[in-house]
Amino acid sequence: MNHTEGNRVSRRKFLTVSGLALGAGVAGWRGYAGSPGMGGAAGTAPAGYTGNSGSGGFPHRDLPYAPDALEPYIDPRTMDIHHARHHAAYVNNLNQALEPYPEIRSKALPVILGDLASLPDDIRTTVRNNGGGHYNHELFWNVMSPDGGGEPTGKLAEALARDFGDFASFQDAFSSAAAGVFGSGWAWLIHREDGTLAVTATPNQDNPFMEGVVEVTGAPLLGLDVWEHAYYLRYQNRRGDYIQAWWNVVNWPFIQRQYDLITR
Ligand code: MN3
Repeated sequence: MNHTEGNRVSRRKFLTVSGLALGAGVAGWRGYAGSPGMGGAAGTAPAGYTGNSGSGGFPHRDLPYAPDALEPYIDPRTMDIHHARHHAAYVNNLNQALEPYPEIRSKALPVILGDLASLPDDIRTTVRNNGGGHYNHELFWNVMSPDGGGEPTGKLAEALARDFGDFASFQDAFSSAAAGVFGSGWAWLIHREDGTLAVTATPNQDNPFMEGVVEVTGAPLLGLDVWEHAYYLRYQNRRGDYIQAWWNVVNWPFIQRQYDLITR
C-alpha cells in the first residue's frame, strides 16, 4: 500500500471508530456490541463494550470462566475477590451515581466515558472512577482465557507488525508500559482514530475512551490491570513476574474479533 492509499484508509477508519467509540449515539455501540462474534468465552454477553439496555443499571456479569481457570498464572482467590468485590463495587457505585439520571444511564458506557465533560458536576468524578472501573474490568475478564497465550493471527497480527515491527516488540512495549505505571493503573493496546495501534498507560481507572482526560485516546483492544489487588496474593511486589505470566492467558481470538469489527 502506498502512502496516499494509507491515508485514505486511515480517514475511513477514523470515521468508523469515532462513530463507534465517541461521537455516535447509543445505537452505534449497541449495534457493535451485538455483532456476531462479540460473545466472550463460554457464551457470555458481549464484553468490553458495555451497553446498558435495562432500567436496573449496568449489570455485573459473571466471570466467563471459573475463578481457578487461569491457574497457575492467576490464583482463584485473587480472581474471586477481584471480580466479586472490587469489580462489583465499581458497578454498584456507578449505578448509584447514575440512578437520578436515567437519560445518562440509558447510554452505552463508552459513550458516557467518552464525554465526561458533559456530565453533571456532582457525578463526574464518581462516573470517571467507577464507570472506568466497570468498563476496564469487563474487558479484562474477557481478554483472558484458560486457552490463552501465543500470538494473534490475521489482520491484527498484520497491524501489530506494521505499527511495532513485530509481535515481540509489541509485547516488550506493552510490558514496559505496564511495569512503568506508578501506583495503580492499566496498560493498553488501543486502536487510534487514525487507524494505527498504540500502547498506552493510564492511572487509576481512567481508560482510553476518556477524551479530555487521557493523553492518547482510542478504542481499547487489550487492557492489563496492574493495581496490586490484581496480583498481590501470588506475586506480592513482583509486578514484572505477574506481567510475564499474564501473557499466557491473553485471549487473542477475542481481541482479534474486536479488532475485525472495529476495522471492517
Ligand atoms: Mn482491578
